[in-house]
Amino acid sequence: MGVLNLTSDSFYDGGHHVSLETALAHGRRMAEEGADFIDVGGESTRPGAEPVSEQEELDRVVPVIERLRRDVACAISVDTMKPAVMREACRAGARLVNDVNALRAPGAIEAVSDAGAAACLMHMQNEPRTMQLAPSYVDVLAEVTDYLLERVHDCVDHGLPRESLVLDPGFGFGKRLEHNLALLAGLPALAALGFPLLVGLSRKSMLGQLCDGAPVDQRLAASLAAATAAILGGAAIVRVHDVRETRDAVRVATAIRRAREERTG
Ligand code: 8Y4
Repeated sequence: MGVLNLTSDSFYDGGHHVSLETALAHGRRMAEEGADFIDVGGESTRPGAEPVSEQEELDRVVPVIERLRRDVACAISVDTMKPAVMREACRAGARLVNDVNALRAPGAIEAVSDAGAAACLMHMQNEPRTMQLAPSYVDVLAEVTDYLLERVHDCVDHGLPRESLVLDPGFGFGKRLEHNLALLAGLPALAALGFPLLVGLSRKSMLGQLCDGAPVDQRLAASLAAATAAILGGAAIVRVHDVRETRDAVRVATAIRRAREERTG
């Protein structure tokens, strides 16, 4: 899954409008590089990022999804917490709703089920604004598992087919390095729940922490190591910035995983 983040400066013109052509070119490039999904997002979840109005988010993501749907063969996901954005994005062609809030907003589950879309339910402790202030767990793997299963039950109770759900432990969302590592090491237990797992580790700060404070533009090798570990741990989808490089890492890791499955049955 390639990230198409419409909040970054590279996709703005002087007037703070998303530059449609620049964003589309990046999306097309990720499709050519082998992405199976393009994840289109119009609101930053970074701690301290200013919130975006519903109309602003719609104006950012809908035109990009409409055009991408015509231009690329891969599936489009929409990264949003807002039910109205989910609805319009799916009308425009998105087939997966990637919600870091796990469809907790009133009307979110209905928006996804009415659209016949799939959803990624991600774990987050607290909310984006406060999540990194004091992350705290007794047993992070157990708590993330309980939360995700509770969200699954709420979604299924409200009409979303179980087969439409993807789970994500939410690396970096209210987690310290030790929590992120425990979750990555525990990925096989999450995979055993029987849902496809989506994992986002690309360029995240935990990788900087493990590599002498490497800045975000110096985390490619670490991101590839993390993607490899995630696939070997049972992840089905990795959300990444560097599609071409990750594609090869995923191919290698997938071959190793298959050989392991053949050996152990
Ligand atoms: C550099 C670049 C440093 C990006 C940090 C970041 C996830 C996600 C994000 C994830 C799912 C991010 C929208 C955070 N992360 N969705 N979204 N899973 N499902 N930070 O892990 O990429 S945004």
